[in-house]
Amino acid sequence: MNDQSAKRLKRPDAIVTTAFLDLLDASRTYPITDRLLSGRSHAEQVAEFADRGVKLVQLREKNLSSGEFYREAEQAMLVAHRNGIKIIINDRVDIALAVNADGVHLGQDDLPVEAARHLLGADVVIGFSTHSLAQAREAARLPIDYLAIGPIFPTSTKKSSNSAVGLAGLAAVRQAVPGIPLVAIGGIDAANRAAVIAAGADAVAAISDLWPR
Ligand code: TZP
Ligand code: MG
Repeated sequence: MNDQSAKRLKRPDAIVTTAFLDLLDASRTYPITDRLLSGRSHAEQVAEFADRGVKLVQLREKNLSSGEFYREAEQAMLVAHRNGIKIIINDRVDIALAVNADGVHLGQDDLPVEAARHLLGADVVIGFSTHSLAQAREAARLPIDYLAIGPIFPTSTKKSSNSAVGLAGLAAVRQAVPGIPLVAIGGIDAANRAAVIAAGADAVAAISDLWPR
């Protein structure tokens, strides 16, 4: 790596702020789309969330081709703009750039956060998934706008080997990374939501609980 690229990849200062929380509605709900669970296109889901007063939506797509997801994301962006909603794209920095989304949400195996920050610039929201206290501590050093921790409770929505962090685990993460907006995810519903907030989450991300079962 030459000096120039080393400089460009260096963590920009003052990226981490609590500004992310201002993008959320008062209920601090962060809905994530799922075409299969909802039976709706991404754009239709954004329209539905707009009716519920949501201000920020993540588009999550694990099945469509790049071209199909790009076209769906374009449509969702139109609905979002009409309704004053910000859009975060899960996994796909290329699609976020192509549709001029407001941010990306990256996982442990996605494009590294520093590389995404380099491509997207300082003003775009970057969220990052963690599944343990150790990963959360590591993530606190990255140029991210929020940190997600989960699954808090067992969930069948995402198949993974990560075990549930639990409320005590969430509280430990909150204590370890006090300066970063913390989004809890995984198995959260109306019944356990208050406990999740009480354990230290700033916001609650959900998929299945958004739709009737
Ligand atoms: N990451 C950790 S758990 C999860 C993701 C995407 C799934 C959350 O879905 P649900 O239905 O709200 O448990
Ligand atoms: Mg991912």
